Amino acid sequence: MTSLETPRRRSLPALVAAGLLAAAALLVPALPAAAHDELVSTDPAAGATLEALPSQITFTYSADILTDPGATVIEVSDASGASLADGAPTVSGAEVTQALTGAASGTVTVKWRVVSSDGHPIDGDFAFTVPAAAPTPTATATTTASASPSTAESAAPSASSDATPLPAENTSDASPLPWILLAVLLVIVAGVLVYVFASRAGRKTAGGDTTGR
Ligand SMILES: [Cu+2]
Repeated sequence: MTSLETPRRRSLPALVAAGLLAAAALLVPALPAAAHDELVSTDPAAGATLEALPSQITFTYSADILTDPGATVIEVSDASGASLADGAPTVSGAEVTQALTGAASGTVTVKWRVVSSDGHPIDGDFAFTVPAAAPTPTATATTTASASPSTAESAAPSASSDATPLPAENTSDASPLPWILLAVLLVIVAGVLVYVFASRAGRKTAGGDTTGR
């Protein structure tokens, strides 16, 4: 009996290993296909502090993005939420340009959405800072602070949004992780299935031997 059992025990880990390799071979080529284009850089850069509001924002992506109507949406707003965008964005290859207008002070928030060359929409946001418009804040600050407490309240949200400038690459960087986790999970499931089938086959053979069929 021991001489019969030994080859079966040896072949089981080999089967599991073969199953894992097969699963990995199937999954690995599928991973790069899941990657979208990503935002490579912006001008002004995320988190930059500028002398004044620039005349435009330029976004550079890792590949040519789609130019279908409505595919590219850029929103630029100041701390009060007023739009600073001047007209529609312009798409040229991998570069998107959004003209700006108006006067802004404090944090300028930029939200973008484009359609990647693989047909998937990608989006993100970032912020940069322009200096406050008023050059003499001390004289007005003391008078308005006692007169209207609403000024102090409205200043609080802009301070908190200053503290959290989101990195622009956030969304595109996060996308491969679920795929890697899925790949690992599938490999584990494949291994368990191979093990179950192999041990079932082993039991059937052993059962067949004892019943004499
Ligand atoms: Cu994609």
